[in-house]
Amino acid sequence: MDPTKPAKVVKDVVDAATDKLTDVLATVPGAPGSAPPTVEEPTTPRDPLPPKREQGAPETRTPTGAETGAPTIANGQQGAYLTTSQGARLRDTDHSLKAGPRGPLLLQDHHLREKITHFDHERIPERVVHARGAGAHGVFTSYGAAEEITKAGFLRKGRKTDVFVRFSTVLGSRGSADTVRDTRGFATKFYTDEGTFDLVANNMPVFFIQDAIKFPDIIHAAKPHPDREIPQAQSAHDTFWDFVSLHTEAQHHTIWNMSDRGIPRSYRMMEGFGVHTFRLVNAAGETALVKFHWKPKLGVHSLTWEETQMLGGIDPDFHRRDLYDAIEAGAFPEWELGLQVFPDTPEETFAGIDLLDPTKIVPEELAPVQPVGKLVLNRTPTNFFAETEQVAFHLGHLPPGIDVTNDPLLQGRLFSYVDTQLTRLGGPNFSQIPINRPHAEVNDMLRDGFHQQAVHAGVAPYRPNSLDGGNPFPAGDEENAFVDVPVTVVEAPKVRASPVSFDDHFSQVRLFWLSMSPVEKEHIIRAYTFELGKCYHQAIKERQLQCLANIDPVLCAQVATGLGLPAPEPTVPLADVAPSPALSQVGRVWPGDGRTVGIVVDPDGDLDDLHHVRRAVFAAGMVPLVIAPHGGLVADLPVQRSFATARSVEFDAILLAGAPAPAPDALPARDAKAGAADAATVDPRVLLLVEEAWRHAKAIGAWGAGHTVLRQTGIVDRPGVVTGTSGTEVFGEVKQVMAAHRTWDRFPASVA
Ligand code: HDE
Repeated sequence: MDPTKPAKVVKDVVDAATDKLTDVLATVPGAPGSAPPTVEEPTTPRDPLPPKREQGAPETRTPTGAETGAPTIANGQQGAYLTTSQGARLRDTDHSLKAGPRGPLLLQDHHLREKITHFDHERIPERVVHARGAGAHGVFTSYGAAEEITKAGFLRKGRKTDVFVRFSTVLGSRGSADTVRDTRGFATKFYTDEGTFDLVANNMPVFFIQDAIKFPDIIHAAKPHPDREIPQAQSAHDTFWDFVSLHTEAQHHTIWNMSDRGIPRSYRMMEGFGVHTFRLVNAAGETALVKFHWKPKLGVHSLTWEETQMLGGIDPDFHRRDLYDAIEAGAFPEWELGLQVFPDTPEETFAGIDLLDPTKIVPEELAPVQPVGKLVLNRTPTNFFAETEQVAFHLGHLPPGIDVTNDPLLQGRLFSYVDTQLTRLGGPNFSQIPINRPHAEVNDMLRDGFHQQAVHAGVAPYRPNSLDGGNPFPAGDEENAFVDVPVTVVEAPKVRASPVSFDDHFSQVRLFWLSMSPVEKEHIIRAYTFELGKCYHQAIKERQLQCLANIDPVLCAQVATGLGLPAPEPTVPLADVAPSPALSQVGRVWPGDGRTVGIVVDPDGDLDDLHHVRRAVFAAGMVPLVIAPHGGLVADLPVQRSFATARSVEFDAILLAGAPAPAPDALPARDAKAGAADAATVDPRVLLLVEEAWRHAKAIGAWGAGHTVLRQTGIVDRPGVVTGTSGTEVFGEVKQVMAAHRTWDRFPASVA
């Protein structure tokens, strides 16, 4: 697939399918299976179908990292015939072995027992945090810009490294909705030939706590209440706000969660942050402190709060679907890896900011993010469980050239990630699972244990030995050994305490607030008001209002008004901080790759422009979905959404190519959406579509009879609403409106 031609793949399929109604399903990204099914059940034996063309899989390496050269499908099921797990062919899997047709079942039925027993054990524990996630394969290409500060080979100029990325929410269970307000995980496994590097990042640059020992506390507070196990995957509840209002070092991360960053539009449109400061070391042994950043090519964008709530019901898989569909459409998600680089001084500070405090950022205006490479995600997993569920990340997976610092949060994570895999993946050999196998030679002297997949030769898995010829040997500098940087540990008493510099809990929260544009501030006010409004206990609301007073009086007063409570005075002096414009998401323009454009058509109206518009949308790297009163074909084009199945939240823009009359199924008794406008001459579901797109500040375009729809909704001559005489002309302008993501000036902000 050509990454420079987004949406090309879908377009090819669409073009090939337009003359065949039976292929309609295959015209939309997401259709299951690599070949369209037949109506009749197939009866001719054949080998398993290959994966879909956008699907990838872990390389077929041995458990110890050697290349096998086998195709990746060698890891999947083989042959045309149903077998037992031992490969014996079976005649029947629908009837258990019985004493006569009416039973009882016989204990000797091995096939029955094997089938049921395996099924009984199909589930493994979900991750204790980040349980809900979606992954993709890709390639990282280094620019070489970091060569002087690290000896890590994968950062040499032009090096390409295979990666697997898993995005996630933090709080929800495996089956929870994607679009909840939460932090997102952004974990990347670089399969480097010097050992795997895991960059286990989030989409926010700070964390709730400064010391790992408090991780169970914040997570217990944020997860559902232990008595009723509600609410699922949300922070809008008493225990969360109880903790963060008492534990004020959490306030910085909390305002990020309350901002639009907590409700991303897409995984493709999120930044990633390593949060901690890491230490890089070059070949000469010189060190630098760095923070890792991922910068998305498509910019940082968010959903509106109402969209997230609707999507929770309409499409709880919205983010994973968006990721997979974009890759299938050829709109490969891209990020640049960037570094903020700081001198490695004994104080480990920069511009007065403690680099070991994970509740603090270093504003990009003070330390610019320097791009060092590009990540492109170009393949979806073949099997969710084998890849996304079983992938195991760990901060300690570091190649030579990258080392840790003493950040007390980072240090605790170094312990936690192995420990959690022991339970989750059922033993100590999780590195041997295909998705976790390194692409480097492994000779670790680790032996045996549950699910051991390697067959080690030799008799001396110990050092020193002479019986195995001394193998394995320690590597020296010339062999590129990992060296723990010999950082001086200052002599100090053994204490349970934090440095004094960790005590400032409010100045950077204020910095974040002051860096927001007015519309982003409105969203933050709304988020705090909503979340605290869902708490039962007034004491908790009052305590959090006190925290807001220490951040900013306007923020506090607005939220207090919404809660019907007085706004308290600050108890700490308001910090005098310079805003960081880089923190705002608003005010720039971005490419629209993989965006979805809904085109409403009237099969009885003028359809002349439809083919041209569709092509223009493809040419812009976006995916057009035709929305019509019924499925099938309209103007020889496949219909992807009917008025019954379409909902505004899945589209980034709506184009009105017609004004379809109410369809026969526009009956409130059958479809509640049809109850919106009884007397309308246009199908009320189309009016609803446009009204929702309007209040979610999305681009809307209309030509020809489409103007009638706008008139009926009363949305005429308004910001972000484009009208014209031809579809291509209108889409040309709509595209420009979409580049800014939303038309925020539709709704002027009340705060400055
Ligand atoms: Fe994690 N975290 N974490 N975390 N974390 C896990 O590991 C933990 C923290 C992050 O897609 C767990 O394999 C502790 C910060 C991501 O598989 C567990 C602390 C950041 C993922 C764990 C933190 C993260 C995890 C659960 C405080 C951003 C998902 C399952 C010291 C820089 C990885 C697992 C995936 C997962 C522990 C804090 C990111 C329990 C103790 C800060 C993206 O080991």
